[in-house]
Amino acid sequence: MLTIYSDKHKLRNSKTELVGGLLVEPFERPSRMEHITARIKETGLGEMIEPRDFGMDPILAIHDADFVSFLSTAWEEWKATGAKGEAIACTWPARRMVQICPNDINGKLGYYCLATETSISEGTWEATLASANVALEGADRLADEKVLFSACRPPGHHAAIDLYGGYCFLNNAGIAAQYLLDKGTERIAILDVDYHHGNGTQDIFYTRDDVLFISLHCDPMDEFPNFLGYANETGEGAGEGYNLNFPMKPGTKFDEWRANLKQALDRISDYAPDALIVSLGVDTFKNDPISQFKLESDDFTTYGADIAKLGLPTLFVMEGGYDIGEIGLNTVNVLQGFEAG
Ligand code: OKP
Ligand code: ZN
Repeated sequence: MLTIYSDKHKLRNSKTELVGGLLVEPFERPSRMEHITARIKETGLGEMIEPRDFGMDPILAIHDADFVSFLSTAWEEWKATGAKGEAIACTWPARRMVQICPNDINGKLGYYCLATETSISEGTWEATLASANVALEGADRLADEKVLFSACRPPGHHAAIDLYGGYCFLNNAGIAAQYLLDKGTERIAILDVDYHHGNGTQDIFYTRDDVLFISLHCDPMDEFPNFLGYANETGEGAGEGYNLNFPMKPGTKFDEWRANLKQALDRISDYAPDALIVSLGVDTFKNDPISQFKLESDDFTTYGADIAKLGLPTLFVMEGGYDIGEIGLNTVNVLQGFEAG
């Protein structure tokens, strides 16, 4: 299996994440990707290639232009204030306040941010652009390959049209899906197996029937992102019936998770898409430091094979997974399971 990878992910190297009232080293750190690429080499999964630069058009096909412009200058604007730390949002257009984007960088951060744990740091934008290109290169090559792995970092599934947060800035899977549609593909399914609900991807495609979005995740009643991802969110207008959420309780083990995956795969089969994009987060692992599901390393191989049974051209797009020691094993297990399945 071909992997698309960019060294530029290392430029996303924030020093601060707000956790438990403290600023700590972020869980979403460069060594995550280093362990994934090391495992790819160790197992001989296949070649790793750099993405081309696809320019801004495919990004602007998904994201709001003012939001993209904000992301591209936020760090410079923040630094110009003389702030000593990284850029963290701390004020929001909450209920009954005015939904406008102010000039003040603090106001801009709050306007575009959905979760305050995510700091904007030097190099964040460069890494974010590279990550989108990693997804796009994978999408572009899906015409020639049955399966590809876009080793995206930073991740994307929490980023919406004009929102960043949850470690995400641009929605890599969404950008890849739209690129394929714009190239003539008629229907895409996005299956999000990350532990957290893919609120950004859901929101982007919520009113559309050309992208079926299905997410398996921890119940937002108990887990981030808390404010989207409930079972009654089934799509709207033309998109009614094309959004499907499988929230599961903290502590969920593989048997139950796999039963939900089977339902998701059945729905994808019925939809008969031209291609499948998998938002691949391995934070469902039992030892993940921020998650509460109980999958074992072998379970990742098993479900990779389950997904392969669909027989669809498949692009895996990396999302979360924070047990640094096992992230390479668990990620490559899914990909090897798919190849064997
Ligand atoms: C990104 B991805 C909960 C804090 C949650 C953010 C988690 C972002 C996950 N106490 N912090 O979906 O893996
Ligand atoms: Zn996650």
